[in-house]
Amino acid sequence: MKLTQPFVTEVDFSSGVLSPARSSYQRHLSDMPGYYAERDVVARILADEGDRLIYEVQSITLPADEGQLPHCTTRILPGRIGAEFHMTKGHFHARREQGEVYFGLSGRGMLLLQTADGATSVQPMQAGTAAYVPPYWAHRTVNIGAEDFVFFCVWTAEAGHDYATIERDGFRKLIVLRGGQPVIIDNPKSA
Ligand code: S6P
Ligand code: ZN
Repeated sequence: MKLTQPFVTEVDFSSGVLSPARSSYQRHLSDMPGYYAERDVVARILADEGDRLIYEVQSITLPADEGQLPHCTTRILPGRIGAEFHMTKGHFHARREQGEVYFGLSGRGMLLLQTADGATSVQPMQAGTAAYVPPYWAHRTVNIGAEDFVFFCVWTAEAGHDYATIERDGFRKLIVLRGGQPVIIDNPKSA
């Protein structure tokens, strides 16, 4: 067994920036055009405005050994693609029985969850919210506010990620702006 040494990381709650700097990646609109319901709006934004940063993740990478607890921040920028709020891709864990914990650091968001059987749940998140992603639930986060929505995540190294299922099927619910408010609607493509 190779022993991992204890360490700390400073987290900036408003930006999600980690110190010392850790690995990070960004997701732009061009990385996820098929995830949004209004494909014509995606194409128009990409043509007229150019690519748009949707979210970024700063993560503490650990050995992929059982028992390790990778953790990260996610910052979703405010904005919409048509009526639909900026969001993460969303995924199941490859090992479906592995859960996760999110903790809200700043801004306002929604955690959208769904099982393989099609059960759905939407949980509000803001600074100070500890949100539990139980085993077997796919999860996506959505920024419903005017500021960055930033949260902290802790999951298990053995969980792995399955993006393909959500990329193919989407979520059964969408979070959109209607009458000036974020509302949860049925995804017409899942009907
Ligand atoms: C990992 C955890 C988060 C997400 C991140 C980005 O299990 O759920 O760190 O990776 O919020 O979302 P996504 O769906 O693009 O991985
Ligand atoms: Zn996850």
